[in-house]
Amino acid sequence: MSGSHRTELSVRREQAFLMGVVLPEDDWTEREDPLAELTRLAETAGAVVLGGITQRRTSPDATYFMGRGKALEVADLARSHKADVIIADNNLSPAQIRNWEKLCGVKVVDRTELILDIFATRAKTQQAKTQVELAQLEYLLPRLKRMWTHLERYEGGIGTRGPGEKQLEVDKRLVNNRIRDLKHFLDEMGDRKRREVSRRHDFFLACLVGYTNAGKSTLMNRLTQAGVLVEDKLFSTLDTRTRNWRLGRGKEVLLSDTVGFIRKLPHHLIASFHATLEEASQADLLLHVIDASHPQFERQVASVHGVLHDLGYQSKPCVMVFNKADAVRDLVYVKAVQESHPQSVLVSAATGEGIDDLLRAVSRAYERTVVEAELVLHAGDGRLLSILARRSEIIGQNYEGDLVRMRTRIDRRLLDQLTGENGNGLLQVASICE
Ligand SMILES: Nc1nc2c(ncn2[C@@H]2O[C@H](COP(=O)(O)OP(=O)(O)OP(=O)(O)O)[C@@H](O)[C@H]2O)c(=O)[nH]1
Ligand SMILES: [Mg+2]
Repeated sequence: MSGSHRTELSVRREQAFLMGVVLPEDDWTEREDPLAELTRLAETAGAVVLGGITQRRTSPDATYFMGRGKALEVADLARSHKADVIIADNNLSPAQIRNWEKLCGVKVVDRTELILDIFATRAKTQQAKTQVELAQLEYLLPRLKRMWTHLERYEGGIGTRGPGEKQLEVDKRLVNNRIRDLKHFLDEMGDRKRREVSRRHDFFLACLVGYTNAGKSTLMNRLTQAGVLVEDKLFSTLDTRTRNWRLGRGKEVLLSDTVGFIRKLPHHLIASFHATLEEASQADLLLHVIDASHPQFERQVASVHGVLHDLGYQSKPCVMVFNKADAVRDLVYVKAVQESHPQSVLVSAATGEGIDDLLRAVSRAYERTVVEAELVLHAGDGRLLSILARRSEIIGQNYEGDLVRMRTRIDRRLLDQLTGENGNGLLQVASICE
């Protein structure tokens, strides 16, 4: 089902004309180009952008979202440019899309549909593919009628409900069944993921979040040599990757890379990407990566805050990582913005500049989970000694016969885990100092 949907709505290699309505809450200044992001999205999807028109309104028009006069202008321009598709920066109702298509005679795609199309072509893992398919079907369901109107044209005169209408019911049922199956599958996958993440609960987990193209994966590669895909495209990453990250001697934590956020992120996507964002929900620290060289970086920061709030992560400890310092034009301004945020650093994932500041900021957060403990264990317990050497900072140790008495700075959770499950070879915790 989603396969045919994708082909039907794909904008690959098509000539696209863009349109957008700017509402007061969008808060665009006169100097900014409201269609810049949509242009990048359309190009990421493979379309060739011919031009675009925006209109400022106090509220959307019920029929076309934009006013009728302006809509006619868009239709004329799209026709004279021989556009195959018109792409809207706003999210349109199924009826508005139908009105547009009637007006222009070409396919009209809204922002959600465009983002879904990009996600569909970029999803690699089964989980990401399932999440995208679910989001696409939920988007498709109220719009199914549109796809069957061509049948009604041929069959419309027969009876009160033509085969097109019957087909529509069959199709709706099939789509609903598929949605149910996909949700079930994702729930199971979510449970597995939760178990997987909680198995690692003795590790401090930092999670990279932020606007798409901010440089999260580049930073992940710089910090952990993870070798994840980096591209100057929107939505390069759709899956979460987690890697071990050595903050320093005896300080091993985990770092996760996640799917990027975007302004007006379709609600279907937030809901269906919950499993992917499970890492972020379990994170001890969020690293909010910002493309400080982007002309609208402050707007992007605000929309990421909005999504984090919607996901309920607003009270998680967070370091704001102003990235791409090497490409910033107005460094004085960016520095002023950065310094106005108490927990923030200015870095370049590309050149490595500022990475030490980031390590210090993360270390500080990590240190809050660390306690100083005196432990007693068997000198011959190689497994335990190697865990402690790798994951704790050993301050001193004394051999007492075949026992070792060790003073160490250790993550509280690791200590809890070692003292649980029959002690794991740990004979005694002589003292703990917070
Ligand atoms: N100049 C400069 N470019 C950077 C820097 N960090 C990342 N980039 C570039 O920004 C683009 C996006 O980088 P990614 O690491 O893929 O960004 P992302 O946040 O993972 O993007 P999504 O996965 O799409 O959400 C790539 O072209 C990178 O080379 C930086 O510090 N300086
Ligand atoms: Mg990425």
